[in-house]
Amino acid sequence: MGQLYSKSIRRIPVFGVSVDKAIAKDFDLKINHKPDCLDYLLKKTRFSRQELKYLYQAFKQSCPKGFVEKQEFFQILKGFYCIRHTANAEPYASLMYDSLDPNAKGFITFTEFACNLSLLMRGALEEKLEWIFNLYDGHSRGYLLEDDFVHVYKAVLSLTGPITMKDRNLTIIVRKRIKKSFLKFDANKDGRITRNEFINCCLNDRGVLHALETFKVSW
Ligand SMILES: [Ca+2]
Repeated sequence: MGQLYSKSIRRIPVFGVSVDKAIAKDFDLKINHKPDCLDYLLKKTRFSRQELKYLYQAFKQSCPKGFVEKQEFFQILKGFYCIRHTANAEPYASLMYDSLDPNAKGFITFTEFACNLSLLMRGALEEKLEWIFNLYDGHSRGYLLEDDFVHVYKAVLSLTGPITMKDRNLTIIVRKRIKKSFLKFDANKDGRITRNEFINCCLNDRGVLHALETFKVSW
């Protein structure tokens, strides 16, 4: 089913027509692999009609098929993050991709992209924190273990420069670094961080709130 779906998407005719016409055409078509109609996206996101059109234009230029597969997503984020060519964006891109495609269907649609971006840019603080929790909770367990923190920390570290992800010493160093943070989040000290523990701790952490504000501005 997924394969058929993907094949049908590949037939979207985009080239050879103006962007405006492509947008209007794509939004107007009532086929399930086309983007949802603008009115639907206006209800689902906090973007204006004009913003959605610009966003779709940018999305379609990067992803002319109308959806993003994992490897393409890696390439896009690689271009975005790899200021140093020694950095490795793939672990972080993988985290981001999995949070955008939680059912692992193999691609991200424009609607999913727009809804997530809308939430991160204009969502309530608790909504953003929920999103971040889900990013950490790659196994969808509903709670976080120390390993989840280590995994995310190493992925972020890999964006900043050359590290050897298989290096056992690195894992030991990372574990030492995140130990204090993990204990701070784990209010009842049972070795697990629940969604509520995570959100409550973030809401009382100036550093986290500042980082979220920076993220909002940077987008
Ligand atoms: Ca706990």
